[in-house]
Amino acid sequence: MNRQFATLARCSILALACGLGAGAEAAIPVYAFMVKHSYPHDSGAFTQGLYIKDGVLFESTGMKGESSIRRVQLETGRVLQKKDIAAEYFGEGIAPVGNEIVALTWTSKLGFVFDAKTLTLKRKFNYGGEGWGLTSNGKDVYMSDGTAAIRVLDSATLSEKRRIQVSADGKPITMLNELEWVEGQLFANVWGSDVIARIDPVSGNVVGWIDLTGLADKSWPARGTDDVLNGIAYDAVHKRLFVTGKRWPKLFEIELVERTR
Ligand SMILES: [Ca+2]
Repeated sequence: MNRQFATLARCSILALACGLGAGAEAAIPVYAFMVKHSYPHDSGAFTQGLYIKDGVLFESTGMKGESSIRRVQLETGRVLQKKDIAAEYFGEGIAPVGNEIVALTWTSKLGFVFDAKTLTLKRKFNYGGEGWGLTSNGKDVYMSDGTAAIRVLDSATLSEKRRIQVSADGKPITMLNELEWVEGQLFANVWGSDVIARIDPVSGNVVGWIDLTGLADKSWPARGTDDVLNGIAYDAVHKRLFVTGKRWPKLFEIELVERTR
């Protein structure tokens, strides 16, 4: 995707989030953020997947030759354990399923299942189309593929059960990327924007927009156009929400604040 298209995508999503888009009269709530804590994050990590389990952060990275699965210490950003993905694959999202980690690749139509403790590869699986984001709720696995559809996969077989068509005010929302299950909703980064969509997993309706404009600090070293917001992790035990981006030097715990119009 080129920079011009990414800019257009960003503007159109923010217009929707700001209630400026045609048909936005339904007034989907917009949430701003407050930073509660910031933590170091590996600025070499092209973040593709992020989740937290038992207080430990798990992260996947992309780019051919740089893809990996990592166990990360939240407070320091230190990589405690790392499993490299073969250089021919471009790593994408990850999700926990029991004692395993399910991982996607972008265009290889191939997924991996790792042991969550040892990070050893246990098996592979196939799917059609592209692999983007992944999350799980302990029952099902949810997968994005760059379109407005989120696939629902069976946790045991990782075969597709159905699809959720995501829309806001009747308009399909494409480019859904990194996912997170948060208190019964699906949170999805919209690729190339500073926006996270809050999605009702039953209807597919966007029921909230989170506008993270300004979270990436302009004082950071110059970043590439691909170094966008991507990475949502929710600690359900302590109700903490974390976000980061590709090659961002920081990972943030944020609190959402509904914006009044
Ligand atoms: Ca996630």
